[in-house]
Formats: sequence, structure tokens, C-alpha cells
Amino acid sequence: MQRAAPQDFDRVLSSMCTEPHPAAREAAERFLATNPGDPGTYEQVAELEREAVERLGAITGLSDPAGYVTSGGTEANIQAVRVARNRASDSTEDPNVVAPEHVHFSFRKAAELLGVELRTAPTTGHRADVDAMAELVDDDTVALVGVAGTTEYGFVDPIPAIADLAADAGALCHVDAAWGGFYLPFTDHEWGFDHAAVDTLTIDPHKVGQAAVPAGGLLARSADLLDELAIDTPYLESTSQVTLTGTRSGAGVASAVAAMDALWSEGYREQYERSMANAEWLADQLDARGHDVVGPELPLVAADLSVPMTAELRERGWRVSKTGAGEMRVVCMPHVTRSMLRSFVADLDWY
Ligand code: 0PR
Repeated sequence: MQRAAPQDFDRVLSSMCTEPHPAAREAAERFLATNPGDPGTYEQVAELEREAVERLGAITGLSDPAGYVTSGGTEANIQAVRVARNRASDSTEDPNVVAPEHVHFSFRKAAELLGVELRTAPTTGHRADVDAMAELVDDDTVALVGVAGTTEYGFVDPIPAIADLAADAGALCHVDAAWGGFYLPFTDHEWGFDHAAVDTLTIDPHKVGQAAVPAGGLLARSADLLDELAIDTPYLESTSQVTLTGTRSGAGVASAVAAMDALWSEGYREQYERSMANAEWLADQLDARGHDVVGPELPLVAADLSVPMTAELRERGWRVSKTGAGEMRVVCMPHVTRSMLRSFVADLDWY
């Protein structure tokens, strides 16, 4: 079996993807040519997809979950907005979605594609400000969004308060835990279906879940929410489809199940503890050097570095990214080890 060259991820501090678990890699290869979009023909992978959804339900606190394995967080978020829009189609012709300003840009794609207005509220301390969100809610609001593990800072929004606001408005509550979802079960954060009246949730096996790309996840509290997405498929054995794409990756589905079988829950817990300790170590190192550090709340560190970093560090092979405010951002994914961070800090000291 061919192995990925370990150096592929050796200096990558910017990505939300990671080296797949060996069992996930192997499963992906076995199911490369299967299509869960045609469950009548590819029964085995269709059964695996049901198992994937069951396991994602266990991770997010939902028994009897509805959902499917998407191409990623973008598709899951687009579909969640579509569920909310379609569900309210009788009550509004001018639907809007209210979200904190740090929502992932996939919601902008959703809004544009679906003819929904995206209203974004200012945040306080990198966290959703529920009062500011409330000011944007009106009779045409079809969904409120909270992020559990923001893309830029890894912070967790107050999901129970956002869910309450959604319930009061008669709107759906969607949680975007695309990145944070496989770290959060080992924290005290209230983020999942068991903590609040969450209706739909994004959680991506191909990020912290250590599955192969593409494997995102959309979960819904009940099957009738997904029915809002059903399109008739007259010539397939199955009669309707709720997914956005048609042919889909059986590799993603099979690898998601293999990764979750191997790692849920102890393996993910150990990974969370290792990654969080690494993030805290890095934050301390940067703080000791006089930088302003944001976080870590989950294993993601942002810091205000005055060195003109990106180009020089890139030349030395490092891949780091910046927040919108220009801070350096290091995502402590499973492939990011303490020794990697030690050599990164040593290279920073060089400037
Ligand atoms: N929701 C959140 C909170 C995310 O952080 C992301 C991706 C998405 C949704 C969308 O997920 P997909 O990219 O699976 O559709 N956030 C990263 C970003 O946009 C994605 C990423 C992943 C970037 C790997 C770089 C990379 O190498 O920054």
C-alpha cells in the first residue's frame, strides 16, 4: 500500500485538513469507485453512510440522527440554509439568515445561491453577541447560525442562547461545528444537540475527524427537516435524493466510518488533549516573546506578530495563514506535533 510522504504535512500550520488515519486511508482506497448517490446499486457504501450518520449523531449528542456525508462543510452549510428557506417558503418571500460576522464564507455562497439575505451581527471578544443578533431578527428570519469552533480563532459561540433566540423567532438553529466538532465532545462547551434546541449541524470528518477528503457531515434533528431537500429521481431505484451533488465519494464515506471506528471516542480524546496542550505551549511561547495572543479556546492560536512573517516563513517551508485582522494563525491539527512547533518557534526567533 502506498503511504503519503510524511513530509507532506511536516510544516503545515495553516490547514484544517490533516493526514488521514491509516484505517481511513485504506478504506478510502477500497471504496474509490463506489457512489453513495446511487444506494440501489452501491448498497454496501449506502449502509456505511447510515453508519457514518449514526456515529456522527453519537459525537454530537443526537440519537436517531438524520443526515448524510457531504462533500465538506460548505455543502453542509448550504444545505442547512436551504432546509430553513424551504421550510419557511409559505410564510416568507424574502427570507433572511442571521449569523455572527465571523461565519465561514460558505454562508455567503449559500445566500447568493438560494436568494436568502445573510445578515451578520458584530461580535464581542471574537464570540457571537446574541443581543446584536437579536436586533437583526424579524418575521422573515428563517435560521440563526452559531459557530462551534470559528475558522479564524477557534472560539465557540453561545449556542444555547442562539438556539433560544431561534426558537422565539420560529426559525431554525444551525450550528457550524465543521472544524470544532471532533474536539468539542472533550470540552465543557455547550454546543451539540444534547445541549440546546439545535435543528441542523455541520461536522466534518475530513477535518479533525481524520477521514480522507471529501467527507463532510450534515446532521438534522429529525428526518422531516431533510425532506425539505427531497428531489424526485425517477430513473434511479431510490425515488428521491436530498443531497446537493449527485455522484458522491464512496471513499469519503467509507473512510469517515473507518476513522470514527478507530478513534471514537478515546482516540479523539487523546488527540484533543495533545493538540490542546500543543496550542497552549505555543501560546505561552509567543506570549513570552511579547506578542498579543488570542486563544486558544480550541487548538488554534492567533497572535499579533510584527515580523513580516508570511513570505520569509514560507521560504523556509512553513505554511501559516493570517486572520482577517492580519494576525498569524496556527491551526493545531493532529499532524502538528510539539517538535514541529519547537522548530517553528526557533525559526521565528531567527528574525
Ligand atoms: N465551516 C467552518 C467553521 C470552516 O472552518 C470551514 C472551512 C467550512 C465551514 C467549510 O468547509 P469545507 O472547506 O470543507 O467546505 N475552513 C477552512 C477555511 O476556509 C477550510 C480549509 C481547509 C482551508 C483546509 C485551508 C485548508 O488547507 O479556511
